Order: sequence, then C-alpha cells, then structure tokens
Amino acid sequence: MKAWRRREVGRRVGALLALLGLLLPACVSGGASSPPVGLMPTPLGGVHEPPPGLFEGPAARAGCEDAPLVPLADGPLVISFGGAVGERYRPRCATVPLGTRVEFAGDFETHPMAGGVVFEGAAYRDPASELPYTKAGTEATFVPLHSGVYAFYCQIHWVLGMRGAIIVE
Ligand SMILES: [Cu+2]
Repeated sequence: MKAWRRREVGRRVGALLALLGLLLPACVSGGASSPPVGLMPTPLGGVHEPPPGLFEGPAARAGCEDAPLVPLADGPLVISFGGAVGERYRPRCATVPLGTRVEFAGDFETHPMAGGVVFEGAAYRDPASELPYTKAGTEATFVPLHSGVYAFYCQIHWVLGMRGAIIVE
C-alpha cells in the first residue's frame, strides 16, 4: 500500500519534472548567455537576479535614512551582533564621518555577513560592496573610503531582519 503510493507519487513528480524540463529551456533561452554577477540563492531555492539599480536605490538604505550621526571622539564605531545582542546588529543604523573606522564584533561563523541589500523577500549580495564578506572569526574592521550608504546583512538571519546600513558622510 505504502510502496504503491510512493511509486505513484514518484511517477507524478517525474511527470512534473518532465514538464518543467520542457518549460525551463524556453524561459532561459531568451535571457543572457552567461549568469550575471550578484545572483543570490533564495530561501526556496533557485536564484534571483537583482532588479536594475537595486544597490543604488532606496532599498539599499535598509530603512536607515534618518540614522543619527554617531558622535565618536576618536574611537571606532563598533557594531555588535549575535550572542547577547541576538539576531540583529547593534546599532542597526549609523551615520559616521568619512574615514571612521567601523568594527563588526560577533561570531561570523553563526552570522556570516555580506555587503548587499534585502529586497522583497530576497537578499542580494552587492558585488561592488566595499564591506568585507566575512564568514569566520569574531571581528572585522572596515574603513569606508567613499561617502555613501553601505548596506549589509547576515546571510542566515536576514529573513528575521538581521541587516543594517552605515551611512558615511
Ligand atoms: Cu545571523
């Protein structure tokens, strides 16, 4: 009984895959011949190509438009995450003067960090981001060389809102 059902299900899945096999080449053949940079895996499988202008658009600000200027005497801006802080960055948003040293402190193995943007249910790593892609160790330092917005997210917990941005003036 169970074996029969499994076979039946298997046959249906096989038919579905065969159908997809017929449809997919038709979809792909109209696109670019080589995969574009910035493709990111999505939680449900497959990949998303970033929408045009995503990394320069409003989504790249990660909701940090009105981040207060962090008054720093001469120390670095420390952004903590994981552990007691939880699945988020603290501070999540910060505005700093150009040349400020930024230190990320937390467990990067549990919270691998990428420079990029979360947009409409997908995370897109920005291939041009100057933020260091970090997936090991407990500290990463970064000195922004240009004014602008530096958005980042945790590759595992971005779905839970673990993302942020540094605005450099
Ligand atoms: Cu995380």
